[in-house]
Amino acid sequence: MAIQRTLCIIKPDGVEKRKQGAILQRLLDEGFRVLAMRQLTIGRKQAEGFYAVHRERGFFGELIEFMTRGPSVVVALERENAVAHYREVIGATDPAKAAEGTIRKLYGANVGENAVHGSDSEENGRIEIAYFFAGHELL
Ligand code: FUP
Repeated sequence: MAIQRTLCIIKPDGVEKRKQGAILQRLLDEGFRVLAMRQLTIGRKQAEGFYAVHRERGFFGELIEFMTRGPSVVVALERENAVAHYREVIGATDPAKAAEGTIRKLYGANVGENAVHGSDSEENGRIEIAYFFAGHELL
């Protein structure tokens, strides 16, 4: 297995619930290394660009409203097999369908407000990290 990078976003609902610390601790306990981390309120254009693949979906407007409503924490992570392992730790997109003990099961409310984002492939992990961090900011 190779070392990979993946992007975590602790979304506005996770920050509102004050679960940043719990989520980060879980990721550290799972063996992820934090390469870079920042809190920011994602702007409308920035959110639309990040989720461009979902532009035509019915939930797009709601998704953008949600992602821009308050601070998020973006975290560039590294670990062996990071993409698949991270997705296992966060659970299914819909918290109701996520396995017990996963981050989305523990802290997500519904498919829209699901506490964290995760990259879905190694390539997207790299693209998404570059969306929020300059190369020199990565450990
Ligand atoms: P994931 O890769 O698990 O983050 O899920 P997707 O890329 O399929 O979806 C990205 C985000 O779109 C979700 F986190 C929340 C939102 N979404 C909805 O609001 N409704 C849906 O039916 C699917 C996704």
